[in-house]
Amino acid sequence: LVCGGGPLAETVHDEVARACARYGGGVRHSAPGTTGDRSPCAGVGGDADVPGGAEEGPFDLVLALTGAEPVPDAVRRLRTKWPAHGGDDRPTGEEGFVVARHDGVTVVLADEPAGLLYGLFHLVRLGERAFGAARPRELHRPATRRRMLDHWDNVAVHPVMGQVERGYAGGSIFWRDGALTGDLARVGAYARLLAACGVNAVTVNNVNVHAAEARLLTDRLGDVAAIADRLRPYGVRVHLSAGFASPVVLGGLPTADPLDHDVRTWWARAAERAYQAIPDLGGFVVKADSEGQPGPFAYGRSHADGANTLADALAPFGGVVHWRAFVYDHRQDWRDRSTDRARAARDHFAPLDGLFRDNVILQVKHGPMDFQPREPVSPLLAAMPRTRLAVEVQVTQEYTGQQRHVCYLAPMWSEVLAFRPWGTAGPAVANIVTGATADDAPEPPDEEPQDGEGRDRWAAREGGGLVGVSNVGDDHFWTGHPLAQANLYAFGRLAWAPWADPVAILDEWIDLTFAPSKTGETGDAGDVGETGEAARLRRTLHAIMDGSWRTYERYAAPLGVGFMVRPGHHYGPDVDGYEYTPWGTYHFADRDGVGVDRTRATGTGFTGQFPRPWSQVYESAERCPDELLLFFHHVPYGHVLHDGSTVIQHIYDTHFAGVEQVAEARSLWAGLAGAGSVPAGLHARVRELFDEQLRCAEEWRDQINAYFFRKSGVPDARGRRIH
Ligand code: BDP
Repeated sequence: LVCGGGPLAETVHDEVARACARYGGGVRHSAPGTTGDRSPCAGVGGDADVPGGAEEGPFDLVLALTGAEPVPDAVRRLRTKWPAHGGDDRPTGEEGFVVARHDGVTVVLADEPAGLLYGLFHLVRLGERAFGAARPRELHRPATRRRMLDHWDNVAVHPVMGQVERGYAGGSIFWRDGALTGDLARVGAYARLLAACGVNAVTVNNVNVHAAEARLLTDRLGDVAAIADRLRPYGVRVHLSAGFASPVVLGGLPTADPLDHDVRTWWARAAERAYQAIPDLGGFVVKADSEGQPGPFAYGRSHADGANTLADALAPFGGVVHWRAFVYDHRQDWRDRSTDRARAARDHFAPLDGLFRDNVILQVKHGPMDFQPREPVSPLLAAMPRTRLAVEVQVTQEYTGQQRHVCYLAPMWSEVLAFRPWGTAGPAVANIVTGATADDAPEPPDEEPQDGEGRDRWAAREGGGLVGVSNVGDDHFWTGHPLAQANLYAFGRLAWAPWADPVAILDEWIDLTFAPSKTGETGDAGDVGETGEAARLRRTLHAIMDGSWRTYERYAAPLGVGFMVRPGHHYGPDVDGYEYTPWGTYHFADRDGVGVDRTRATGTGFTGQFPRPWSQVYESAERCPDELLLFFHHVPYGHVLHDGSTVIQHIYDTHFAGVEQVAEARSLWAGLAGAGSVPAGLHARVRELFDEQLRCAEEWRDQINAYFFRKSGVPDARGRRIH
């Protein structure tokens, strides 16, 4: 191990030592600039180079830093002997690594310690396969620089939202009853978990900044620094949600006008103090002019003015502002059918393209509404070619079963990332947020429409990455539902490699979580054979999880219309719960039909926010994909879908099918009772949750079906009982 100095290097060292100790091996540590003599290591040889040359040593694995100056002899020898890194001297970058297996030795090389750490976790993922047959050299680099989870954690318990807003995994792992948690060791374990998933940034407080959270920016910076100290050894940087009105609330100024001189000075000082306490602070996250949060509109300023003031304050320290595009009127008149919440983000932000500083990242929810189980991709992502954009997804399952339902979300996120706003001719969302050209993108499907209006305005530039709202809490299983851990893992993996296959990611997660392949034998080809039980576990988990998002979609609100959830907490069905409220979330069902007319011809004109070809595809009720039909169109119940079914019959069929699929998944899980690699406590937790999921899915089915039967009067063609 040649890992250099600094906290990350020490982490690599400790991780390797820990792994070696577990398998009865030892570590020889050669660390230029540090002492090599560290107690957890067996056979440490001081800071001498690997004696005798690593290639001759009895080593199974060599991890070496290539960026160290002077280049250690061992690395030089590795480079000439093995084509692992030699032959292609592309830098691995800050976080990338090269892995290869040659002459019976597995080699990981990285330019920086963070890369070695990620390389080590990659080996853990590979398991025994990392030590089987020769492996060609592979270069792994993250597609995005920032892979961030936002914690909507309140410092003080909020009277309505509790400790964690939309949290379904117990309390906050950072805060408890207004104070820093007493369990910082858990924060350290979290950092390790995040690094293993590929996440490298965390926002530690809610985007809705209440009084106690606001003070994190000033007199409570010490708390933030204590968290940062625990996250830093795993390469995870802290970001802070900052309230736009902080100059007033905390600074006592009469205004928060972003162009006011004193306000700008206040932010500059605040940033300076923050960086004194946390020199590697990532920056600020801001929710402004949204759902009651203050913002620049109060001063007649634009969101570019607001974001740039904070960006200027952070720039001297290399910090960034994540400015959220989730800006809409939450007090609209439901009688006014011309207002459309879906339009809001693009209407507000597209005119500001090109006006944001380079260290502003505009953070855009993946859909135009609000994390519904099915939405089109936000057209804002195609409207700001001169702005750094990040896509925000919701790992916490606010609208997808609140971690009481199994809902593996990676297939949804993959669809978003693979969506090509300009049709086949253009880049995908993954390209927009990573800033990379489409060279590693898979071929688009043939049937996708060609066109590309305005796509020549898009040029690869640094993207803003992927941001997820965290699903982690202080729950024993971290995520409430143990299977929801797969969403945390998949988020990190997709942020690192947006084109990764969700099924393959799930496979990795199954291996890492239940280690079924560890029970098998290593075959000649380096493939790990599986015992019957391991194969059954893998099969069963795929059967339960691969399609679980679509199952959820079947029994929830139909055909992309969204909401129909209970107001406030958003769990379970309430068809008309939001219908006559000011939130802008309507389905417009009447006796003749259902859906929101967002066409240009007769509706709100939202379809026109997309470039061609999608503006035309969505405008047409015939061409619009079925799963989004009611998002874009108000249609009669007898409207015929692409599969020949009518809208009303589709509603009945999918709601019966969704419940059956939950029942099937539940019994598959029951069949895993007593399986060696599924701990009894975990099995019991999931079993109980399946009971609840089934109950809730039946409730959805019965309410949705009864509602539409009563509205339409159309009986089920299959004669099933509708309540
Ligand atoms: C909504 C949540 C709300 C969040 C808001 C946001 O219901 O709790 O504050 O998103 O993203 O989905 O700001």
